[in-house]
Amino acid sequence: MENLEKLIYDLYKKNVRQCTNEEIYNALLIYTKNQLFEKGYQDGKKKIYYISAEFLIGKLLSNNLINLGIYDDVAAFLKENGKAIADIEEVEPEPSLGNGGLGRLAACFLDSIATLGLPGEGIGLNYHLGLFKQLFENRLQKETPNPWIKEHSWLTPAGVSYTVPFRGFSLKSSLYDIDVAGYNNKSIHLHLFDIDLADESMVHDGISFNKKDILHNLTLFLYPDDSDDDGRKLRIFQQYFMVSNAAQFILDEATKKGCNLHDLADYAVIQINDTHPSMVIPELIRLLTERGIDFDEAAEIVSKVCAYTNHTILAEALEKWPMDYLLDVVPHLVPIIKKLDEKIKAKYPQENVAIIDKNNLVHMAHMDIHYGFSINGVAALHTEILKTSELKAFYDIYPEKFNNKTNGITFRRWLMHCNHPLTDYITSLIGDEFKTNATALENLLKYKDDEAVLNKLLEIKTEAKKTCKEFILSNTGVEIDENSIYDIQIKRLHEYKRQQLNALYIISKYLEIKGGKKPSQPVTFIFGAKAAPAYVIAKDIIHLLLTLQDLIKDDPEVAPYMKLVMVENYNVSAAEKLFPACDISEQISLASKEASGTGNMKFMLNGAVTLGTMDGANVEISELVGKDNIYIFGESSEKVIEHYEKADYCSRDIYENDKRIKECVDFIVSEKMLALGHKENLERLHHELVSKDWFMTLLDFNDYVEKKDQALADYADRKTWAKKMLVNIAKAGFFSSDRTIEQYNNDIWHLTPAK
Ligand code: AZC
Repeated sequence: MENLEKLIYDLYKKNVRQCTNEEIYNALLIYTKNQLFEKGYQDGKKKIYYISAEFLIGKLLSNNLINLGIYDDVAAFLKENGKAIADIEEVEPEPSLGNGGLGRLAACFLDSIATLGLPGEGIGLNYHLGLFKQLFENRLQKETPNPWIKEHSWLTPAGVSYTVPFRGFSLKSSLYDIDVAGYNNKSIHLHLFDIDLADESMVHDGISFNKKDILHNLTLFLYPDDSDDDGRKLRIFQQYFMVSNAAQFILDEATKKGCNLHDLADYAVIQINDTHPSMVIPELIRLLTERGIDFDEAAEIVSKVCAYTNHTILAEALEKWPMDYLLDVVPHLVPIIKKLDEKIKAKYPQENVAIIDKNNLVHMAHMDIHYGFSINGVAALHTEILKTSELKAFYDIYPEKFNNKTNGITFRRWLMHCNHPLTDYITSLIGDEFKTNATALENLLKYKDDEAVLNKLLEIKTEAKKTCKEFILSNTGVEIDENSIYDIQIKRLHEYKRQQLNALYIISKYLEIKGGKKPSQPVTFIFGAKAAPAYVIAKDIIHLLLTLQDLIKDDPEVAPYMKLVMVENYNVSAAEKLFPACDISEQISLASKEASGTGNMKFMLNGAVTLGTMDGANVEISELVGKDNIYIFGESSEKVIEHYEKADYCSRDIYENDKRIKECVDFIVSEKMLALGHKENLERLHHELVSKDWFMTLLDFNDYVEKKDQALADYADRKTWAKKMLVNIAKAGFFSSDRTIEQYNNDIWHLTPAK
């Protein structure tokens, strides 16, 4: 650590003890960037380019130190000098480059690509204000800008620039790089393209800004409000800017290595992460034809380079752009897309596989499937549903293109970084192997009846709950009890994820306690979620939770037995505090709707027990841990899909015929709630549940209550519970993103890893 000491002295002419945390952070940033640079980058003839609108990378300092293998040394050095690494970490702003699972998955994948020694790069946009920052005001979500780029940051200007043509004007880009360290291995780059004139000062009143001023707004926000035409067009501007830069960059790199463009597939494979980057297909074709390749061959080359990952079956999330928008923004792509569509229509005349439909909407996913060589879902059940229902028409044409890649998480961040005590304890029991071979966690199983081990796991959990309690106090001002059961639901707010089901359960417990039935063990229900700014019902659900939070807190009859806290501005840093502390992991989406989930894996790895539906990767979790170590409830995905097909689900029937359900739903608009909350929001939500309930909350309510009551009761038998924890940790190895990336590489990318 002499170098670090010297660097700090050179920068500030002070010794470490005299420096502020900010100064130490800045010095460590420079130091770490230098170390990453010196260690070098993965390279090879063929590269994977992972293009994504989101990279939810989280804070980077500690992870980089871990992956460089110097975390312990740096922490010890700071400690010797009277500083705590945890305090230094606090200084780092969290990059705000993602929204949910898809973005966090992309970040985990970069870590694993680098760790496995694969030549690869991430490509995205450098959003200055990122996804909005969530504030709670008046028990409502308020959106504000989330600036994260400071004078010193992980971004390094790469000196690369391209020109991106739009209708009537063009925009110059500048590239910034973030190094992503492999664990005990070289780094790869995350390439983030930006415009030079981004103007943060144009944002006013929360997150409003002139959506037409593309020259200045293009890289301000991730997912700008798309509830009007200008907002939707801005998204097309962003997407095209991202993929045009990516395509130019990829062709440049390949040509420099000797590619003659005809053999592009020997140099590049592109993973299209959801449909946001889909325009890379026509853009690459455009660039190849500009360089003298004829159209049919260009289309063929691109089809050998591009692979598509689907992350959702929610129809509204599969992008379909009106042709008029494309004409307004990227008219030069339109003839290409039309030609691609004609080729398909000539071969497959059926309307449901067309790229351009009869309403002149361009189906981005359809283009990906026809002109990509691989389509993957992100969990076994999800891929099955794609094949047998959502994308069946395509599966019938191209069965060989479809494959499953069950999601994974990087254990460097989601165990080694966020849970040092558990990591150290596991290491003391079974050694280091699990850090590079995650399935070695199964060696823990031999301790499943060892009382000392089980007690130690409980002790580590209680410590994590104390740390989390501190975090919650500072984030929400609410003091929770580390001896209560922590029941946690943290994920984007969406009706299909059914935070409202959890809320109805809490209401039912509230009513029971008011009726004199006291639970034997206090419970803390913890939520964290952002709602898309234009998603009205999701924001109403946040309002319901915040109103319930206060109602319960201020009721002395109820408060000793339960608490509800909603973490403000849930993000990666908050997640790192919450996952280690959880007892019960809420994974309660309507079966068939959650493509995979990855939070479920993070909870499991940190010793929480899942309460969930047979949806997404929950199915695989339940197969791995066995029925004694998970709580499953709810209608099956087959039945749910049948309900949708027959359109025979009627929430009002359930509401009217089930006394308890009616009582809980009506509580939303009870006098007590209306005295605290807003009539408009609560009534709208009540109406939604009774008259629509698209995601069948009421259908699963009774089974949910039964299984959740069971889980809470089982918690009291501490030894049996600890055994469940141990089995969950031991079986989590399958969900390492190293496994996922190995499968992507073996089945799709075919890259040669560095030795
Ligand atoms: C998510 C899916 O909802 C989740 O089930 C999956 O685990 C994750 O992708 C990674 O595959 N989708 C998103 O986050 N989508 C968007 C647009 O945010």
